[in-house]
Amino acid sequence: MTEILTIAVSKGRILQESLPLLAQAGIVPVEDPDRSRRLILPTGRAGVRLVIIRATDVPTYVQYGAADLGITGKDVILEHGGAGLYEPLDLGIARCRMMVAGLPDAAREPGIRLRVATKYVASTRRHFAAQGRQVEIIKLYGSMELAPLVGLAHCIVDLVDTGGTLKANGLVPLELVAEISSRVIVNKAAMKMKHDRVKALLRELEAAARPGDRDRRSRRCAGAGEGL
Ligand code: PRT
Ligand code: MG
Repeated sequence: MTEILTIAVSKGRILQESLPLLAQAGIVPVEDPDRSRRLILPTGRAGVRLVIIRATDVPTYVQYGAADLGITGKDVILEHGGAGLYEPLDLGIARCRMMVAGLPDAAREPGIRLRVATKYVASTRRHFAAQGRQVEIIKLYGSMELAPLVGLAHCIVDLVDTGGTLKANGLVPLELVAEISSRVIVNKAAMKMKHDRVKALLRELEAAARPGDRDRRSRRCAGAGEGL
């Protein structure tokens, strides 16, 4: 009997960008994950199934072996801390930067204890501790950009892609905290017990994620679009 490999994938933009890479390894869910209500999706590759869950839950499923592998953002891995996980592969998708941001004159006033609003508490603490700065961290779950505008915090730590969200709220990027992209994580026990299958899959995903392959894929997609 084929042993089952379970891959946990973050919902949302990471899922959308992962599906073409997974497809290159023959991993195509039997139902459209956007429409299906099933939480476990079998795939076209024998013995491989997907579970599609919230980004922040992916490292937890993999740490405890409920999934053998996972695909999630480096931001989420940094917050989780990485216990029980290997992080063997950078897929180079869903790229962005974790930044300190604020009003143009923020964070520069000397002598004040900075209040920083973020959902990335661990990364924020590490970033300022590395500069020898003690800050007060206010945990938020969304709409971080609002906090400096209403005086809740001096600045925020959030993900920035185009910068459009910051700009629309009159905020500017101030310091880089970390470059972010999506990574494949692997349960440490699964890496030992299912070594050959996990390694084979990692090799295929690595090939699919190589920039050359990505360019060829997007050219194919563009070509397919033109034909319609
Ligand atoms: O529920 P939650 O919002 O936590 O997650 P979600 O299920 O909505 O997932 P989704 O689709 O938002 O994806 C989250 C993951 O995508 C993150 O963990 C990152 O690894 C990755 N990612 C890459 C991003 C961005 N880029 C990004 N720009 N996640 C969020 N953003 C947000 C950012 O928080 C800000 O609100 O986009 C806004 C900034 O974008 P710009 O282009 O205006 O700068
Ligand atoms: Mg979101």
